[in-house]
Parts: sequence; C-alpha cells; structure tokens
Amino acid sequence: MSDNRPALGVGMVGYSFMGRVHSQAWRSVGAFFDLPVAPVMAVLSGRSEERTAAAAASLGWAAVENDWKDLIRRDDVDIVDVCTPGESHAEIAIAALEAGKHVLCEKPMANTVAEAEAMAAAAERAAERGVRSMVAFNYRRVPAVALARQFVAEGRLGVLRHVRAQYLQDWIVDPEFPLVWRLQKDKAGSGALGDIGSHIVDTAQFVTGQLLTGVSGLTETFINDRPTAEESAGLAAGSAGAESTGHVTVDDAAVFIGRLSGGALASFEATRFATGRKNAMRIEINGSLGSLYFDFESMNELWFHDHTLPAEEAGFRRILVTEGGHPYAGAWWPPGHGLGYEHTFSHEVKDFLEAIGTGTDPAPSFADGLRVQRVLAAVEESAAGDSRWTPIPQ
Ligand code: 4PW
Repeated sequence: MSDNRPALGVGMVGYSFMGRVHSQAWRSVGAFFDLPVAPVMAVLSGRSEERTAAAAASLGWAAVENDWKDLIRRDDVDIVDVCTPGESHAEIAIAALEAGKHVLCEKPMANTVAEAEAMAAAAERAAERGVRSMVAFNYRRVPAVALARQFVAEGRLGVLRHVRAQYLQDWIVDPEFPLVWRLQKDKAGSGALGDIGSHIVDTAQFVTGQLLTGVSGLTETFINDRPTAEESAGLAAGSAGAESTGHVTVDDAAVFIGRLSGGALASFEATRFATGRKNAMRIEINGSLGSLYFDFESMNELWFHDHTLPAEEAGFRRILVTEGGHPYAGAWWPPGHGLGYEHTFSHEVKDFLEAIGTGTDPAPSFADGLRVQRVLAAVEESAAGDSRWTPIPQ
C-alpha cells in the first residue's frame, strides 16, 4: 500500500451499536483493502462527556466533541459518519453536506419522507461540488448478496417472477423488555418496518435491479406498554426492572406485498416477534431460468438452483461464498474461513472511500434512501387504510 495517499479525517456522531461497528470498520479497512485515500479516525461526538470520552478511548478515536455542530466545524473532519437514531439524521447530514463534508448516514435514512427529500436535495447540491454521500445499507455488502446481484445482472435467473424477503428477529418478545429508542416513533420513525424492513426493501431492489411500484401492507403492535429504559439502551438491554412504563409508538411487525418495476411479485415480512430467529435476513428470488436463496444467519452461503439443468440433476446447491473471486472475499481469509456481520461495514466504508478517492458517486445514494423511505411511508399509509393498494411515487 502506498503512503502518499491523501488522508481523510473521519468524524463519527454516536457511539452505540452502530457507532461501535462503524468504528471497527474505519479501524480495520485500510489493513485489508488497498484504498486510494487513508481514513483517519479523527473525532467522535456524543452528548455525554464521560461516555463519549470512554467510547473514543476504547474504539480508537483521537478526539472528542460533545456537540455534533462542533465536529462538523473542524478542519480535521472531511467525512461525517452519522450513527445516531433517525430523529437527527436529516439535521446532521444536511449541515455536514452544506459544510462540504462527505456523509455516510445510517439507515433508515430519515424518519419521514419530507426529511428524506430534503436530504436527497442537499446531497444533489453537494455532489455538484464533488461532495459524496451514501446510506449505510450494509447488507448489500455481504459477499453472498453481492454475488446474488451479479447472478441476476448476468441473466442467470432469466425473467424474475417472485421475490420473497423476510427480516426476522425476536429481541422484544418479552413484555418486560424496556422501551428503548427503537420502540419510539419520535426517535426511530417507525418500528420493525423502518429498522429492518428498510434493509429488505433495499436488498430486494438492489439484487433485482428493479424498484417497487406499489404496496399493500399490514402493521401490528403486539405489546403496547413497556418498562421505561435508560437512554442508551439497545438491542441487548434486557429487562429494565423499572417501575414506570411508557407507550410503544411504533409497529412490532410489518407484512406487505408489492410489485416490482420488471413485473415480479414481491412479499416482505419484518418482525421482532419471530421467536428463535435472531437476525434472519432472508431473500429468495425465483426466475424463469433459476432461483437464489440467502439467509444472513448462514451469511457465507448462497443457494442457487439452475433450472436449465435436466430435472434429474437440478436442485438448490450451496455456494460457499468465500473464494478469492467472490465479491469482497479475496481481501480476507483463505477459502472456507468465512466472514461476519462486522465485515459488511468494512466493505461499506471501503466502497465509500473508493468513491470519494476516485470522484465517483457511491451507492446507495441519498436518492436511493429516499426511494426506500417512500416505500416505508406507502406501507404505513396502506396499513392505516385497510391495506389499500398504495402506489410508490417514482
Ligand atoms: O440495521 C439493523 C439494526 O438497526 C441491524 O443490522 C440489525 O437490526 C441489528 O440491529 C437492528
């Protein structure tokens, strides 16, 4: 790796689950990928002075700010990485873009379509000045998902007929699980729909290369009141044992069907009530020439059925996506040694840094994030209106 690459300072806002996994990506990406620019973990920002300093020390950030506006003002910050709950994405991302900083923003990109529209417009204006922006839909960067995209793009599945996507978790089944920010509409925008449904919408659109044109949906909140939680509590919060309770203001589960622009029929299920399923982000695609199946719980595998083979030989076969020729995989371990959740974020920042370094537009763009936001809004609108068919504005 050459040493005369331009250094780009990264400023990250937020240090919880997403902040931790992004930190690991920024820390390690340069050791595994030959990048055109060198990321420097310059500044971490968070509201609590004590906790931010402790997080910066353990995650490897050189400096600390307690107001994200101060982070954006700094000359040693070229890239702003937004890892906060959705309520602050729009304000931070737009301010950073206007200050000329490249922006990586966690998903869902915003809490409302109006916010997402403003963000996409700011990104478009910034792009004219060479300032790049990307939404952190990390599952696109699972090698098996990227390989699935390649198969579809090469025509190996023929004409696509069905997409079946699910994102299944079970971390809030216990009614005593506390009211964390992900269960509050003012902070998260929506529940399972936005938090994990957004991933399967993005994955389905990415792998097929098609956009959803309309949806019909159902949403449900199974447990309406929960013990109040500590502000920073996350997915592993456990029972709070708090005496007060608060109201859950988001969906616990969302189920919807949709039509894709190429004519395929799609179904989606996003839930945090699928007992026994921890992070089962799954997608199956059936085409006229074959099918693909992926489940994140076995993330190094892609299942492929080649329907052009004689029926006596055909059937789903497992491709272990760990070969040097597979997307991203060659940068890591010898074949068969497998990758994990954290690698998807390394791939994400690698692609983002390459786009910045080569002056190209990274994907998914803020315009792509807006499209996903419109799908989420259409599902909510449909669910509120007896599952009425709801077109997605393109
Ligand atoms: O983005 C998603 C999160 O918000 C994650 O990939 C999994 O679901 C883990 O936490 C939530």
